Amino acid sequence: MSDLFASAAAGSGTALGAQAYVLHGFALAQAPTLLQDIAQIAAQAPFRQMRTPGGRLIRVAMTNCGECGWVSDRRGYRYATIDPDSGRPWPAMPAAFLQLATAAAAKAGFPDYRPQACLINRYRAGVGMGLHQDRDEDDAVAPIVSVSLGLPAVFLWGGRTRQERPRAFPLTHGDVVVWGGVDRMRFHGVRPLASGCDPATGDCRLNLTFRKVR
Ligand code: MD6
Ligand code: FE
Repeated sequence: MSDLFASAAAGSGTALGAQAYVLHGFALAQAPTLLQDIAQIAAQAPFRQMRTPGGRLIRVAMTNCGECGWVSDRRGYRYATIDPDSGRPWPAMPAAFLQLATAAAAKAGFPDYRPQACLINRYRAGVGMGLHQDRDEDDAVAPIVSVSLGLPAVFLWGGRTRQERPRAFPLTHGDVVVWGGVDRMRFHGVRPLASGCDPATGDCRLNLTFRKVR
């Protein structure tokens, strides 16, 4: 691992690629605040299961905060400023979210990160996310910042084609993954979660993914 993360005080990191890192425990101190903020967001914009353009139910439950949110329905995947369930704008991005995302991006070599959207995913036992690229954003260079809370998961980190076999990395409560630049379009996914009980989240894993959309 690079010396960037050599200092114990700064936390440790694992390089996934030239511009992709796991920042171990980077969000640990802020986690209680993030969880309180998630509960407030979910009170205004409840977690829901969306449908793929093909009509299948997405198993991960989702909501959003920020200027716009990721939505999926018969018309396709896109970013929308209005929550289709409520007809109101998505809840604002809490200060703690923005501060954490910009700090993680800066630590991984992406200064001046200004995410407009934060997708909040809830995974329960048996639920994962297949290998995919995040490609609904206009900006194909700015990083994705992904924060893991609650039950552990196995992150699958693949190549620039679906064919390349992914490597597996464990993610635990407070870990942050940042990928951008040359690694922005890498395939990635999450193995189906093992069941468990986390002191902070109970029976689920919560994941925040921050995106610069336009
Ligand atoms: C993760 N999440 O949960 C990684 N991508 O660790 C994603 O890759 C992701 O949660 C697109 C939409 C939602 C996600
Ligand atoms: Fe993704």
